[in-house]
Amino acid sequence: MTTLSSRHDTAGWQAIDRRHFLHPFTDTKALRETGTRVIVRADGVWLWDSNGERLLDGMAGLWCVNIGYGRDELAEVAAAQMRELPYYNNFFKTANPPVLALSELLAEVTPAHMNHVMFTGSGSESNDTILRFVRRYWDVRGKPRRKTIISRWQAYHGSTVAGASLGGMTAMHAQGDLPIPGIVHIDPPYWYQLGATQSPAEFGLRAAGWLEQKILELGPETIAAFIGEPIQGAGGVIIPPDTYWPEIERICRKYGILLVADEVICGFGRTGNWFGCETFGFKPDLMAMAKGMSSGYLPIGGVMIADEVATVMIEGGGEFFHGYTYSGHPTCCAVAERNIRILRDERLVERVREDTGPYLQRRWRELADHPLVGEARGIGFIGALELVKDKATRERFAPLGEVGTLCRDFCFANGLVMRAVWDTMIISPPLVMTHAEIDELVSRARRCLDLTAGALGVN
Ligand code: PXG
Repeated sequence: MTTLSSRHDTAGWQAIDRRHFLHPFTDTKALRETGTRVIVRADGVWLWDSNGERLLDGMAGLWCVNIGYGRDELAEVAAAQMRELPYYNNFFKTANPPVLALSELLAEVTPAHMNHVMFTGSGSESNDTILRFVRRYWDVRGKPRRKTIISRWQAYHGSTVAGASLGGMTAMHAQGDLPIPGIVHIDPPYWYQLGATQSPAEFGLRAAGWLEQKILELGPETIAAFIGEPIQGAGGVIIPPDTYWPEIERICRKYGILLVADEVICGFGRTGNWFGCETFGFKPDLMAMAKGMSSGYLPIGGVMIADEVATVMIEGGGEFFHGYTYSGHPTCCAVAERNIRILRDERLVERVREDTGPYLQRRWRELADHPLVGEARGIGFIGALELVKDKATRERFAPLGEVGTLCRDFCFANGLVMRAVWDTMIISPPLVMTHAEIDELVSRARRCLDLTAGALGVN
């Protein structure tokens, strides 16, 4: 079987890219100058571009290729399912074996109080579904005034209208009059940036208190839900202090507000447990899932729903007018089901929790001695480095984001995919990464920090 990759050389692909392709989140004019990098192949934790250069993928694609690249089982299961039943919908009293097998398996691997799932095609669609679901839930409960959803600045919940509104990215809000009504934001539990004068534990309680303040300001009877990523990923790997989530949960329960965990990044093992809410010790009412659910091999997402909440909707809600053509797509479900079984049977989550996660975190923290690094933090297989001008005062370089981009470009040119969020460097590698590959990741990261420092004249 031949693939498309041999059809053109790099220049040929780049020419097509310039003529026809609008990339996501990209300044097209600027990209035309540099030309795109064409990724043609991947295996394990490695990527190859069309010039044959090899890159260590410190981001697992886009936080998603949890089981690593090149797993034949997923290709085989997709091919077999496509031959048998590539597609059929689940709307009109029909279902298919993969969607049912996946539903059952998700009920097993998610927290015990969550046993019902609605399927989507992505994380954004999961959060759109959640917005509609929680408002409908309060209607069914006879409390239609409970409409507002509280989220956080620097949250990322997707790129659709509801996803971008729930997210707290001001640059996204500025393009297209977002957020839509009924969505408000509080500050994130970003200790390094906002909590310098307090201990992390004290700061965690203060940051959770911002939720209670917002609830009281708006009136508890108007609040439908609070939504948060256990760790804010795209916002810069903001890891809350341990005191934060239990206090958030207490506040939600006190005011009867639904607690939504966006597990699109943290889910399926990234923090060393199946879900981030388990790492931080809270029980969500709804959970958004995507990414690691299929390790990115095919697009699929879902919303996991707690029993009490599902019962209200099932017993009292009648038909919920919501769903997508691809909700419960048989081929995507078959691949997700096999992916989750691989995660479980190969004990990859336990490996991250007990072995490779602690090893990565130990090695990653060594980078804190670098002159540019103000903080090296992480949990499991997620990590961040704060690049600063002055470690003692935590002063950033000006303009914000320039040093991060410089470092990111050095990484990309030197065989390492590491992302920059402003001046925070972040990693989220495939969960299959070995000790030797972790060593390679950390040594490449250090080399690129050195190159960045050299370019800035810092030593
Ligand atoms: N929730 C979270 C927590 C995410 O990280 C989404 C929802 C939306 O998922 P979809 O599948 O609709 O993209 C995400 C996605 C980045 C980056 O630059 C992160 C995401 C997407 C694109 C870029 O780090 N996360």
